[in-house]
Amino acid sequence: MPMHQIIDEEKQIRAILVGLQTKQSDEAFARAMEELEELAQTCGILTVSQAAQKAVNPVQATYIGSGKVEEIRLAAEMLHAELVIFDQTLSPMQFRNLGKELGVEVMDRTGLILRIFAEQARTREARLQVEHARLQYIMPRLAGMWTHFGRQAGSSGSQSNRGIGETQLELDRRHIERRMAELEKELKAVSRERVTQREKRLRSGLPRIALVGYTNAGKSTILNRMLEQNENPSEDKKVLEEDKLFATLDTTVRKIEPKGKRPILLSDTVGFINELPHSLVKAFRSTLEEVQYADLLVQVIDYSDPDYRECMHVTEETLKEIGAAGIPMLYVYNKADKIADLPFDLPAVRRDSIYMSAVDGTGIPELWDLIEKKLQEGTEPCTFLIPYAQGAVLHQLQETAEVTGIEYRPDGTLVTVRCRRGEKEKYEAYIV
Ligand SMILES: Nc1nc2c(ncn2[C@@H]2O[C@H](COP(=O)(O)OP(=O)(O)OP(=O)(O)O)[C@@H](O)[C@H]2O)c(=O)[nH]1
Ligand SMILES: [Mg+2]
Repeated sequence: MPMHQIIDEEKQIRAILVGLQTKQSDEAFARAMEELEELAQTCGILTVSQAAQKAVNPVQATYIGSGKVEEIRLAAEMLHAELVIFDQTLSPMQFRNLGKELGVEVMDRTGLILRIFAEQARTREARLQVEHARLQYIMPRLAGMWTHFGRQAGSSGSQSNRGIGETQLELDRRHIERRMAELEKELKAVSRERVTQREKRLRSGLPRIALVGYTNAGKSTILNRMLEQNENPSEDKKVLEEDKLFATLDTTVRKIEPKGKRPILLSDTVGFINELPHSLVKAFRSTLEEVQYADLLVQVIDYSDPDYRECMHVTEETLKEIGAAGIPMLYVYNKADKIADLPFDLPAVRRDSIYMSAVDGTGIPELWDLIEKKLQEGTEPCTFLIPYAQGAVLHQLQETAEVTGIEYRPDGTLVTVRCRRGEKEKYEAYIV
C-alpha cells in the first residue's frame, strides 16, 4: 500500500457499522448498509467493519441483542474503532445504554445525515435550517447524557437559590430552547426574503421548472449543462456538481434562455434520500417551496443505479410530504452512459421520459424540447385584447407565452396565445 494512503487512513475516523434486519429482504438490507457506508464516507469516516443481526423486533434497551453488543465492543477494541454507527434512528435510551456498554461514541443514521448536512451547508439559510434540525434531534437525547448527576438540592425554593437546584440537563435544555427560538426568528426573516424573491419571479410570468430527485442523480449537472445553452453562458451562474451525497443543500434558480426560445426559470435543490430525517424535511420546507410552486417537475434518476426504482419511489414519497404531488412531471434517466449493454442509442426520448447523459451534455437539447412540449400540454388557447396604452402588458405576454396570432384593432392589440394555468388568471381583465 502506498505511504500516502496509510497516512490518509490514519487521519480518518474509524467506524463499525451495525445493521438490524427486521422486515427487509436480504437485498434491501444489503443496499441500506451500502448506503450507510456511503453516508459515512461522505463524512470522511472510514468503515473498518460491518456487523448485522436478524431479529423480528429491535431490543428495546439496546436495539441489538446483548451478545451482539459484546461482540461489537470487542471488535471496536481490536480494530481501534472510535465510533459505532447504527442503521436506524436509536431511541434516547438505546443511545445511552449503547454508549455505556460499547465505551465508544455512538451515532445513528439520522445523526450521520445531520452531520453531512452541517458540513455541506453553505448559505445562511441552509446553516440555520441544519442547526435547527440538529438541536431538535439532540433535545430528547439530552436526558440520557446527564442522568448520573441526579437532581441536586435546591428545594428551598427561595429566589436567591433559583437556578442552583437545576440540573445541568435543565440548563442545557434551556440553552437549546433559547437557541432554537432565535433560529426560528432568523429563519422567518430569511424566508420572508425568499417569498419576496419568489413573488418577483412569479410576476415575471416565466414558466418555472424544478429539478428533483435522489441525491447524486445529476440534478446540478443538468442545471449547468442547461445554462451552457444560453447565448452568453456565464461560469459564475453555475452550481456545484460533485460525486458526493448532498452536494447541494440550497435552492438555486437560474434563467435559461437559449437563442430563439422562450426563457424558463430552472431550479436545483437538495436531493432526497430514503428516510430523510423528518426534522430535516421540516427544516428544508421553505427551501423546497420552489418545488411546490413549480409548473413542471423534472425528476432526475441515476439510471445506472440498480436500485433506481426504489429511489424514484422515495422521491415521489418525499414530494408528497412537501405538498408537491400532482405537478406535471418529466423523467430524466440520467447516467445512461454508464450502462454497457444499452439496447438503444443516446439520447432516447420515450413519451415523458428521456434517457441521456448529462455529464457530457448528451440529450440536453432533446430535454429542452421535451420540457417545451410538456409545458405546452398544460396550456390552452386564450385571446386577449390589450389596449395600446398597456404596452408593457403586451410585451410581457409576448415574452412569456407562445403567441399564435396577433391583430391590431382600433381599441387595442388582439393577441391569441397559449396560456399556462396561472397566466389566464393573471391577464383575466383582458380576456375577450
Ligand atoms: N457518468 C455520468 N456521471 C454523471 C452524469 N451526470 C452527473 N454525473 C456525475 O454524478 C455526480 C453527481 O452529480 P450532481 O449533479 O452533483 O448530482 P446532484 O443530483 O446535484 O446531487 P446532490 O446535489 O448531491 O443531491 C457528479 O460527479 C457528476 O459528474 C452522467 O450522465 N453520467
Ligand atoms: Mg446537486
